[in-house]
Amino acid sequence: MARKTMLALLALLLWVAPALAQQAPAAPELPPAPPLAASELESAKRIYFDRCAGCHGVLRKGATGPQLLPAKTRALTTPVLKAFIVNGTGGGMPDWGRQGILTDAESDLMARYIQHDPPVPPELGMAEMKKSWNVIVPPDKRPTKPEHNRDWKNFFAVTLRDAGQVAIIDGDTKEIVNTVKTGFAVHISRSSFSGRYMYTIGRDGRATMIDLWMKIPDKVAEVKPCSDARSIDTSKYKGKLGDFTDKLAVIGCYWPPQIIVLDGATLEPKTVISSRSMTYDTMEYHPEPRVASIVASHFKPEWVINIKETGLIWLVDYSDLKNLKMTQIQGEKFLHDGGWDSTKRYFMVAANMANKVVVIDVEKGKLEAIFESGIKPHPGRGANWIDPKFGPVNGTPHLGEGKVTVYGTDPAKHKESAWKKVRELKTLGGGGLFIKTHPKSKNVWVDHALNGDPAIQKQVCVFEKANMDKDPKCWKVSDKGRAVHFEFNKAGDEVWISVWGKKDGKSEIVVYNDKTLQEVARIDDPRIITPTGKFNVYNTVHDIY
Ligand code: DHE
Repeated sequence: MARKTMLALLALLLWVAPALAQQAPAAPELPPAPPLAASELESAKRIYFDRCAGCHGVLRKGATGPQLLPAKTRALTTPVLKAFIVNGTGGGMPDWGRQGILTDAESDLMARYIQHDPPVPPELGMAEMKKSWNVIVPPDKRPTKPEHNRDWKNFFAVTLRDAGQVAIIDGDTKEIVNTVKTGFAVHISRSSFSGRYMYTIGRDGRATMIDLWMKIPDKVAEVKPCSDARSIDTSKYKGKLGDFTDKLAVIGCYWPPQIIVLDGATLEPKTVISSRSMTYDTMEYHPEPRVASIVASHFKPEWVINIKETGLIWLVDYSDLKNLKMTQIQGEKFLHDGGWDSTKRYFMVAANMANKVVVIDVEKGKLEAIFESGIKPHPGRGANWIDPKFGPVNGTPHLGEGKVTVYGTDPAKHKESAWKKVRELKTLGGGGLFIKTHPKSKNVWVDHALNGDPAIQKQVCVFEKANMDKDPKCWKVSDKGRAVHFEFNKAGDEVWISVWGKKDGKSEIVVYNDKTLQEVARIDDPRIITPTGKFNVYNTVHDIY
């Protein structure tokens, strides 16, 4: 064999070897995706959007829930996936089948659907947004002063989740002043800085603006700039840099991943900012960084905008939209919900899958701290109070374990406890969603709304601020459903709790005296369908929690 042949063999080897190396080890062959009839696709897409996308992401890359891409789901097989869907998981996935929310056939459909490639929903640009924009009552046709004698600053906007409505309830008389048709399953409502307007955002991305001065408060404008959304807020700065009272609103979308700045009086979309970028840690491009919580600073014309998948916190200066300035802070993945400390200098947000809380100093515009909290912290907007030993503190319940973590929030006067766990309060179990207090209250209220045990879901617990070592008082709020979310009235002496029943069953709102813990009222009107979040005008304007 001549030298020529040797060279030819060597060349062949050099050419083939890398290809062989790339192939090894051979990936196990995946089973094909199970059958899915064309007629089943639309309902699978709708169920996925309603029940699954929030945690697993539209592109199924995972966030609060794990990724559900076909390489993984096909290996798990239909019966195993179906069992997860029916029974839930210890990690916090709801038991959709056992709760009766999905039928056996629907659970089977979803188990098959998630083994197929995720469909990518369409983008939404300014032209499409404008098509959905509707000013029902133009600003010059609106009242110049309240047309009723009610104390509108003590109104509550209550999400009637499965009715696609928000109820406006008079906090003094507990009367339902109106139920307003909104987007589907409104996630949150936020007040304009004057308090006159209430802005709501539907899970379907429809924003609705309600004028509380109208004889019968009703919607005056709406727009749908996203197909999936969770957050909305307003401009709350009035000072040397201008008066932005009721001037702007901002919406954070889950899909398309973007932020929309709108005119505060009409909801006309003004600017769209994509949230797509690199992740803060590995600097990899993420195609679906969803916009989670948004809060408005009282000290600067600025919004704090939390981008879930990239782990970045954006401080967006809204004073000059043409020359938009933004500070981008590297935080932690996956950012979710959060709120201010009592001074409103610090914003604290849960990076729930990292079991951490991220603290931003908005005065300095930088990261203040990141600390471990517990398994899946879920503060809502959190709760601020003065601890007799540790000074100003904030607390968060957890989805993954039955405790409230209490941590210091005052680095100036209580440095030793700032951004450190100072107490752990034992609750009845995991699935804690919300916590609330009020500066005038002696108590801290917590729920267990997502606990797997129906007996625990219905209970709330109250801890005494002055005596945190004492066991809390816990009780069942109602037989009709889960006890979820708290809101104080304007005076800070009553606490409202939603009882979230089934869509076609009974729900109610129960109101307690915060001092005596005695029931004051039960709003069990048939119009109260699946109530969840409640937002008192005065407390929402001033971020009191
Ligand atoms: Fe929420 C707040 C996202 C499930 C009721 N929820 C928030 C915020 C986000 C969020 C990003 C913060 C908004 C802000 O402050 O700007 N929520 C999500 C999800 O992605 C998740 C896990 C799954 C989903 O598909 O939506 C989810 N949330 C729920 C529920 O199941 C609840 C109980 C009922 C519902 O509407 O589906 C629910 N979320 C709420 C409420 C708030 C909230 C009531 C506001 C609390 C507050 O006091 O500010």
